[in-house]
Amino acid sequence: MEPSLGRVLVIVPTYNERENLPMITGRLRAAVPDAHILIADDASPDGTGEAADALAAADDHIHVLHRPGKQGLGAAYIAGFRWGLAQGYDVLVEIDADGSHQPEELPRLLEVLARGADLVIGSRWVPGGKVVNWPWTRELLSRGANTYARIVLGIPVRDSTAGFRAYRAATLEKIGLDDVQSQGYCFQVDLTLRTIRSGLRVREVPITFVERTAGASKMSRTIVFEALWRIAAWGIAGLPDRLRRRRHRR
Ligand SMILES: Nc1nc2c(ncn2[C@@H]2O[C@H](COP(=O)(O)OP(=O)(O)O)[C@@H](O)[C@H]2O)c(=O)[nH]1
Ligand SMILES: [Mg+2]
Repeated sequence: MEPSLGRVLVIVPTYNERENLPMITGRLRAAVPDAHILIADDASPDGTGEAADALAAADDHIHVLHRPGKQGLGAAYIAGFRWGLAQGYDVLVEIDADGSHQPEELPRLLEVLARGADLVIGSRWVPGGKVVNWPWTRELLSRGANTYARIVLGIPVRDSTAGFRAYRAATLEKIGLDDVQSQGYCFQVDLTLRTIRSGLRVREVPITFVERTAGASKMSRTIVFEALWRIAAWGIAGLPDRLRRRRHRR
């Protein structure tokens, strides 16, 4: 039997996801019935926050964190993690609201976490991983960003920008969240790097990523540029350490 993971909190960041919200919460409740859900909404103008309140009122496993305005994915997750750690959850899961990450695949991520990983990433770019309905331009961007991060940072992870993942609470406590500044999807790279540099175990599990059919993507040029320069800065900051380790190996 798998060792028990304890209490699981699934954090769903939302910005204008009203159409997707009942779908994602319904599928999560069916796929992981014991887990609790925290919707972290940035005052979406489309009424996602009110829809979330209605879902929470009808189900004691659903909670809502209302934030004052759009502050980026990274800030929403940090706030969600803090909420979950304060409430004593043992595992904190990240998942998009748009259905790109399939809740039905979450038990597989949790199994690998239970077997002894500190962070499990649902990966598009390991053997067995797939993306459905992406234009070749978006695939090129994701593959390019991941190759760039892997080489510049010297990390073995194939999909460090992935946003479907499960952390042990102890992992988040160890890596520290106070000085995280990344906002867009380089937030995911940031936390991956912190986990590896803290000496913790990262595992990738293949997933099938399905592009959204409702609502709009928040991906922007600003998010891509933020990733480019922050990853370059982390790479340079980590260089003395990498060179020192290489010299030791010789
Ligand atoms: N709370 C919050 N959620 C966000 C923000 N930006 C994106 N999201 C959510 O993050 C998830 C991924 O964003 P999405 O637009 O699908 O990005 P893509 O999959 O890279 O195209 C979705 O659930 C979004 O609603 C933000 O600034 N604040
Ligand atoms: Mg998406």
